[in-house]
Amino acid sequence: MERTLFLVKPDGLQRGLVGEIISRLEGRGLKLVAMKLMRMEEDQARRHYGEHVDRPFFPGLVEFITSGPLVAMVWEADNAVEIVRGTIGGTDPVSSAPGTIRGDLGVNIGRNLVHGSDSTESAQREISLFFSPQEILDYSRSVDPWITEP
Ligand code: D4T
Repeated sequence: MERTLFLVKPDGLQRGLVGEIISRLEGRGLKLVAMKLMRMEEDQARRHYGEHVDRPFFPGLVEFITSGPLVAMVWEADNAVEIVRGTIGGTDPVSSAPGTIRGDLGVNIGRNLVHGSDSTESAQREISLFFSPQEILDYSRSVDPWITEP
């Protein structure tokens, strides 16, 4: 089963949108297998966003993501990475499709509310930056056959 890292960034938490955002993923039927309220350290932020180190927005991005508490989660489903990216919407809320988290709740690329891993390889790397294997729970739900054809 595929897993993906998902963050409600500090802007989502400050704006009181954590519950609404989680509801959207729960409603689709994905399974929540890990979650914590935490504050990212600068070193962790620099590693998480390492691919952007040379971009002009990098210092502001690190400052923003470490500026307050965020909620980190791991969600599980077949094709979890693609499903979560689709539910999030495009990077810039200005052009994110209505119906997506960013398209419904955001207006600015530097305050785009959430993060979802962009590939299964990124997901593995990112999950290990946020969670130990013991923090990721393995359980079944009686509703599963009503969400995914067995
Ligand atoms: P994240 O990684 O936060 O889920 O965003 P995306 O995967 O959708 O987009 P990304 O990696 O290209 O960008 C990472 C992060 O940087 C911010 N950003 C990005 C920014 O502030 N200005 C910019 O011009 C870009 C391209 C937003 C998301």
